[in-house]
Amino acid sequence: MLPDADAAITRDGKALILAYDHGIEHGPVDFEPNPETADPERVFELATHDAVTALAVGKGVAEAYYPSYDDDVALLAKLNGTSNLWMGEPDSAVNWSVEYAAELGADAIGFTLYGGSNHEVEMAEEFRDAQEAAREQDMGVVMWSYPRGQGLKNDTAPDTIAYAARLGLELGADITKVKYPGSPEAMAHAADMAGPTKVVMSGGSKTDDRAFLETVAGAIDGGAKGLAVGRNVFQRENPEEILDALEAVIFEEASVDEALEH
Ligand code: FBP
Repeated sequence: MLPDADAAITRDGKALILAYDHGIEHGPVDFEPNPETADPERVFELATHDAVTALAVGKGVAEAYYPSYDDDVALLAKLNGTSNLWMGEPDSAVNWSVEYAAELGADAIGFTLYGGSNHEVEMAEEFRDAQEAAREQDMGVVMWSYPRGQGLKNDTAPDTIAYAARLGLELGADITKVKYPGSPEAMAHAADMAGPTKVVMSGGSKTDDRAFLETVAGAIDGGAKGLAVGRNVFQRENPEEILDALEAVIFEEASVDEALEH
């Protein structure tokens, strides 16, 4: 990692990345709980909320919508992604180049690595190319570090998440996004293993407000530097409300009770 390479997508050294690559990764089913979020315009609007430090989207969505938002939203170009229709060993197609992302005005790149997959070697080599190209463009690098594949029994076990966090440091990410390993202590271990690379928690499937905020607060207590979240924001009826609460917990050190009173 390079000090400050992520400055354009962080605030006070912390990140709240709004992830919106679900149209690729999961398909339209993820928009059903809040159908207006099938329209990227709605989510770009949401990303103008003060709490959001970057919006992660794929190429086509960036091409179509980012030109109207480049003053108000930091763009995290999610370079690779594969649909849920793919049934093979975990892998992810690289859908756009770093150079093209820079032309569209991206501030950082995002890249999924499935450590443990039979495709890990090729994915790591693709990450190398993207990471070095990002350095040439002065763009930050965010790794979605998701160990998975036929050899892996539990992809959120504390040791596995610590390994995922370490891969981000070893391969040159500035921020590494990992699944929640189940406790603040396990998150602390992962954050320790990542050294200066910032670890952020991945949102996961939608839970109720208090449970979600308590998990986020626990992750922050454990040393996570924020959150990269999709469904737990955009699947809610009032996504702005949960962004207010997340802003309080992540950036203002509010307790969950205080955040819920906002
Ligand atoms: P969520 O907060 O909705 O879990 O989104 C985080 C994310 O990493 C997205 O960027 C991505 O689309 C999705 O999760 C992938 O989830 P998975 O591969 O675990 O199904």
